[in-house]
Amino acid sequence: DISQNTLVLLKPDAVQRKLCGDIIQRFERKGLLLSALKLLQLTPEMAAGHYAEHKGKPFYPALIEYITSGPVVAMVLTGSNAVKIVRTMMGATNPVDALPGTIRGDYATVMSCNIIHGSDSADSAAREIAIYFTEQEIVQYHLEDCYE
Ligand code: YYY
Ligand code: MG
Repeated sequence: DISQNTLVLLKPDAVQRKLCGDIIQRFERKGLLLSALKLLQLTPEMAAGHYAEHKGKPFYPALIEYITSGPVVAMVLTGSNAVKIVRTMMGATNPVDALPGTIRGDYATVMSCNIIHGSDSADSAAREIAIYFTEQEIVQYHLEDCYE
């Protein structure tokens, strides 16, 4: 299959709880490639752009408050079916429904602090990646033969 990029955010509670290394390791072990990585604190404008599809919903104000409350780790992960693989590894949006073994299933209990964001389609990924990274910051590379 053709290689895809997807945007992952480790939300403020993942940073506060020191889970970033663990979560990044899951994606590395799965076989996805890191193509970009940074820590930053979202401005309200960035948060509104990221969550534009949810504007006007009851949970929106709390969502913006939460996602801007502290630093997040943003990354681009690359691989064939990367969008779907990340969504599967994240687990259901509501951690109550997220199966054990998924990231939300293992680390979260409430929807308002559900640890991680992953793009839900290739189109969303392209839109979201542009919020966080310039083209120069996304490094496309291939593995040396001995590491494939
Ligand atoms: O893509 P995903 O994060 O799994 O869920 P979305 O439906 O896009 O919602 C984004 C974000 O909003 C979700 O991760 C938690 C929060 N949220 C909420 O607090 N309450 C809801 N009823 C729905 C979503
Ligand atoms: Mg979503």
